Amino acid sequence: MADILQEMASSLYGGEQEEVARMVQGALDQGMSAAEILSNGLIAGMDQVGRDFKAGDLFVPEVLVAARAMSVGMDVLRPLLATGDVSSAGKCVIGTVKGDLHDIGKNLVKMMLEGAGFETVDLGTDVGPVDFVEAVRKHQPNIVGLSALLTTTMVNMKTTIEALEEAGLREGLKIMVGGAPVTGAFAEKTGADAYAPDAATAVDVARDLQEA
Ligand code: B1M
Repeated sequence: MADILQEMASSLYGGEQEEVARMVQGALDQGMSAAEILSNGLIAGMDQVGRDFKAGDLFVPEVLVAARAMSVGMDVLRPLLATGDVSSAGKCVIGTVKGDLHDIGKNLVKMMLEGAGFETVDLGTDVGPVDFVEAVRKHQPNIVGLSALLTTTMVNMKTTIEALEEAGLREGLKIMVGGAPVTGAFAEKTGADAYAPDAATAVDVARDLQEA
């Protein structure tokens, strides 16, 4: 039984979309639960991708290809996940802050979070503080993720966090920031709870925030 999950993880790592979809269906047909397939097949494969990306053994294109295979596998599982067979690892509203149109890194973070079982709500790019406030009211996430790639827009992380505070939404909400110009020291000044330098670390940080 476990063999198919190992093969699934390794096909996902290689970005083999059709193989992953076929194996997910095969595992379901064998009677495995969606939770087992998600945790021990898809997420296990994506965790390995994250570890190797962090170690510098994989690069952005390979991670994107693996994330797409994850997404194809998730498509097969989604109807079962929606019925409540699997509980989400947490919910994250994510976006690139106001004035900033860069979204490749943010998308990668989003895909890695999804790969780790998080539910995500992607607000896209150039997202103003008011839009984050509205999204938090509407979607009630545990985590808000802010991305910025420009030194001129990273300051909007602070204004977004202030807007969440002013709206009375900050309590119990964890905020993670990241993006090329962002540092741990800058993150502290914004009032964020955590900083992640890359997409793989973002998953570890999100898991830690969930447990905090
Ligand atoms: Co722009 N750009 N760009 N650009 N661009 C940079 C960022 C720049 C460093 C290039 C340079 O000058 N060397 C520079 C910023 C300089 C600065 O601020 N100090 C720059 C500039 C100046 C600009 C414009 C102003 C150029 C102009 O028009 N004169 C303009 C601004 C537009 C705007 O946003 N308002 C602009 C436009 C663009 C394009 C539209 C052409 C395009 C974006 C396309 C897109 O994203 N859809 C673009 C690109 C592609 C880049 C570079 C080349 C690549 C960025 C990227 O995607 N990296 C970039 C130079 C560079 O970085 N080499 C550059 C790959 C990506 C995977 O990495 O986004 O860092 P990154 O994400 C990482 C981590 O940072 C982290 O995890 C990711 C994966 O490991 N991370 C998070 C990111 N978000 C996170 C959130 C988290 C946690 C971790 O928690 C929530």
